Amino acid sequence: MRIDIITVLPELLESPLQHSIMQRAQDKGLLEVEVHQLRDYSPFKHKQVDDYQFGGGAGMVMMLEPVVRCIEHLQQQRAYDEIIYMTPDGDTLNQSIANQLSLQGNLMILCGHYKGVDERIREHFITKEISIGDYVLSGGELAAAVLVDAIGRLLPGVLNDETSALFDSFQDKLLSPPVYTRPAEYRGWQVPDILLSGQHAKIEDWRYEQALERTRKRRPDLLDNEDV
Ligand code: 6GU
Repeated sequence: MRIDIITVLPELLESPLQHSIMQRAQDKGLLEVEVHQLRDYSPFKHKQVDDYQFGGGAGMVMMLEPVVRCIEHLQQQRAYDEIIYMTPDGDTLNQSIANQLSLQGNLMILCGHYKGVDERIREHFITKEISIGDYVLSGGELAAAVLVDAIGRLLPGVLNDETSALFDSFQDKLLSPPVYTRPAEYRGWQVPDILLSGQHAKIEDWRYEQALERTRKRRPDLLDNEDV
């Protein structure tokens, strides 16, 4: 998968995508991420990318021209399956959206800044608008990093144990069960006996029950009626 990200703050995206699983995905050639500085596409003096809004009001708006030039420059090199705008008024990201996007080949992500982008960009270029939750961030960069991580780890071959994404919380609409590692006892705090029993079928039953119980308590909204 190829992901091109357009931003006025490329630095904010570098570190999150250069470690751990995201770095491994790129090293293995399964994910290619390129970050583009919007200012480089500004036709204006001082590389200006924002301006006052028509009609007045506080806050700057991302101008049309630099964004159009950048998007069209990228489109000349490849066809994009989606052009995504990161914005607090977009669809809230969830596992289902991440799953769908992980099946695509080429994605472009535009990070919103200031009061947002001139509405005509949204009308004429953007195919999907995504938020990462009901709170306001200073810009779309951290949200874009979250989106790329959620997608990147789903690409086949990225995770060491290929099946492990299948058992993530939310993948089957259940939260994950509790997990333990050594030591089996610490300050009298015991690991549940069943996990030390070596009885794999019983362990899987126990994990399922725990996942169900945890989901009932914490996120009953995730459970379909048939499962409860
Ligand atoms: Cl995508 N952008 C901003 N600025 N704030 C957000 C967001 C995005 N998602 C949640 N809050």
